[in-house]
Amino acid sequence: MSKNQFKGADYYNIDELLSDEQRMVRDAARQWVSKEVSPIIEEHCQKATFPKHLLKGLGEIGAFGPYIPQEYGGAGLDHISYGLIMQELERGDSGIRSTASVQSSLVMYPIYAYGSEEQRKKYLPKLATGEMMGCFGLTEPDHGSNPSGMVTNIKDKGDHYLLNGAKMWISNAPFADIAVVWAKNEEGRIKGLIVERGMTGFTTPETHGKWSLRASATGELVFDNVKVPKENLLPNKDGLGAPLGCLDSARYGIAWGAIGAAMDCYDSALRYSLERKQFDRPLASFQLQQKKLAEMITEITKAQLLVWRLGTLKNQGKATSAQISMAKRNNVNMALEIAREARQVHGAMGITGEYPIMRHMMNLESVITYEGTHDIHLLITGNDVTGISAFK
Ligand code: TGC
Ligand code: FAD
Repeated sequence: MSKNQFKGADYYNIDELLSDEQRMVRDAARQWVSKEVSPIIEEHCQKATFPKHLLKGLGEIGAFGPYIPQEYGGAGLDHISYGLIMQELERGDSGIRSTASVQSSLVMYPIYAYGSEEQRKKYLPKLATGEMMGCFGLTEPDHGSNPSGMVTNIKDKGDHYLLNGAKMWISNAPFADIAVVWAKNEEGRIKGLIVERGMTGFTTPETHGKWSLRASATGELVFDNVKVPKENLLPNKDGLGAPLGCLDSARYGIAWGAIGAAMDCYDSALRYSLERKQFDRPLASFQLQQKKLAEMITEITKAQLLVWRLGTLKNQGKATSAQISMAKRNNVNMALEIAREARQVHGAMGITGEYPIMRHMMNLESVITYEGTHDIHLLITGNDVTGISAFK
């Protein structure tokens, strides 16, 4: 089976809800993924290597900072366009979408939203082209779902801050040029800093042995008395709301991205079930297989409508954090369940790299954990509807 036969799913004519620009952006990203990602991604995943040569192309299709204004090198697009790019990238591989999510929403966004004008001008244009890459350090070995407990800290030393601590599970860390790092000051207030590769005492050991997101580079950030110049502090927002604000944007992109992985699994399962014969009939003729396919397209359609509405609210500045949590949780879970069902439709072939299913399924096991776990997002919804936090 050719890896480039992908056809997007659009059962409810959602294309009609998109503007010409949004469709154009989506189609350009789709073509780029078919040409550049699909032919090479399986091998990178098998070898657990990150396809670094794709960074330039990601910059060219506007995947780095799609909604950052053009004056800072971004593409100046709306949030539905951003979502559609994430959808197409994740159709290729969650790891490629991860790289773009982190660069856009966890590195460029905080520099744009919380940074000084000098910081915006210094970093954003290079980040937009992929000439400079970034990562985002929030999670620590002992503080994952509860980042407010972080122990990474800065001490004011007059002309610089002294940074100590460690971050874990950081996407892009092994090759990033800069890291947006969240640390507590002497008063226990969370601050954001831009830490640059090459600063003495800053290292980024790679995390090996992952069975998920194998084509994405993950690592630690270790800070041993790192002297960070004062001008590298993000001046315009602090407290836990600052990193969580970035997560809103990244989680929104993931809600779209997961649809890409689900569409790829559905597309492959539909094609395979029509081609593969058992008992002298195509698999697609059996009611049990039709049930799987019918439920897949139903869930994909519901997820598409959810993010389209969420994107519309986001464009109007009205999307709430809790609404974003609901979409991230629902859509990632939807994609993971579709990957599992699609794997069964492919029989034994489903466990091989001939088809994208197992790779998506394994990737989605990370996606359902990072950017807030499945359970944490449920508790965010629970908090929103009851007014009672289950965390405190
Ligand atoms: P809580 O008391 O609820 O809130 C503290 C302050 O933050 C504000 N806030 C938000 N602000 C913006 N956006 C949001 N989504 C926000 N949620 C809360 C809140 O208003 C408050 O502000 P203020 O001014 O009153 O202080 O905080 P809590 O300690 O009870 O924690 C709540 C909880 C558990 C929901 C939060 O900690 C959480 O979301 N935990 C999950 C952690 C997480 O998602 N980590 C992700 C790390 S990055 C990552 O995974 C990248 S993977 C990237 C990739 O490869 O694609
Ligand atoms: P824990 O917080 O220890 O949770 C373990 C389990 O307990 C989960 O099922 C969770 O839902 C449950 N749990 C926790 N608290 C509660 C509660 N109050 N009630 C009920 N259940 C609860 N982080 C970054 O900062 N930057 C990155 O770039 C980044 N990239 C990542 C890339 C990958 C491949 C992965 C796997 C993770 C990445 N992360 C990153 C970290 C990710 O955000 C965390 O793994 C995630 O937030 C969960 O934290 P944890 O793994 O420590 O799990």
